[in-house]
Amino acid sequence: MGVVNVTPDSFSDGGVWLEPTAAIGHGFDLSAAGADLVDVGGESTRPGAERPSVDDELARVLPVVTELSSRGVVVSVDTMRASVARQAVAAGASAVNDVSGGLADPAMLDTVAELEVPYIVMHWRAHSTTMQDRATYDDVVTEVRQELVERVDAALSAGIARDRIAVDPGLGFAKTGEHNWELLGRLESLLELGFPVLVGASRKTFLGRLLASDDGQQRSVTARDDASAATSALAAAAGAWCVRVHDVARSLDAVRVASRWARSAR
Ligand code: PMM
Repeated sequence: MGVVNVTPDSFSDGGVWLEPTAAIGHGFDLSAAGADLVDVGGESTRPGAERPSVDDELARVLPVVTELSSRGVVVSVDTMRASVARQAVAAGASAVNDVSGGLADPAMLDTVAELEVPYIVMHWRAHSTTMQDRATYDDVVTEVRQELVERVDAALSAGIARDRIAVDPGLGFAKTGEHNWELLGRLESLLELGFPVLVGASRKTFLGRLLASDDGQQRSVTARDDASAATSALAAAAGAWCVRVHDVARSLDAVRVASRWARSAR
């Protein structure tokens, strides 16, 4: 999954793809680089981010979804709002990626059930302004898994088909770097739930910290792509269905190696 953030303030690429033409061009580039899915989002979820209005989110996302999907790119819409999901699907989006797993908008689950599209349920506890206050766990893996099960059950009860659901640990969302590493290291605990698992590690702060220089300077956001690709390979080797990344070409090579390696290991 390649990422197109049509936002002024995403931590990894804020403002770069805000103009529709730039965002559309980037979406085609990600598709040409081998992304099976291009994820288009109009709301930044970086820690502390303020929410855009519904109208702003729609104005950012719809032209990009329309143009990419009309020209054969398979698009997911990254939104927590049912109204945005509905209009994006009408504009051609094939799936809804909801970082709140249905918690942010009480209408989301019923809407997705009605739209009959795949739904990515991410682990989430609170909006970006307060989420890092909620990064407290006794056992992050057990609690994330349990909270995801609750969201999946709610999605199933709303009528979303079981085979349209994927789950995601939500790295960095109400989680510290240590929490992210624990979730990655014990990914099998989420795989056991029986749903495809998506991992979104690309360019996130915990990678910047891991790669910090001796004087403690975090690695800059755009210099985290090799580490992101390594994470993609390891996530794929561990059984992930999808990796959500900014640099598709690097991650595709990495995932290909993981996949070929796994074939011989069998
Ligand atoms: N991360 C971000 C945004 N959307 N969606 C899913 N399913 N999983 C994620 O981990 C995720 C997401 C934030 O990262 P960005 O600002 O680089 O897009």
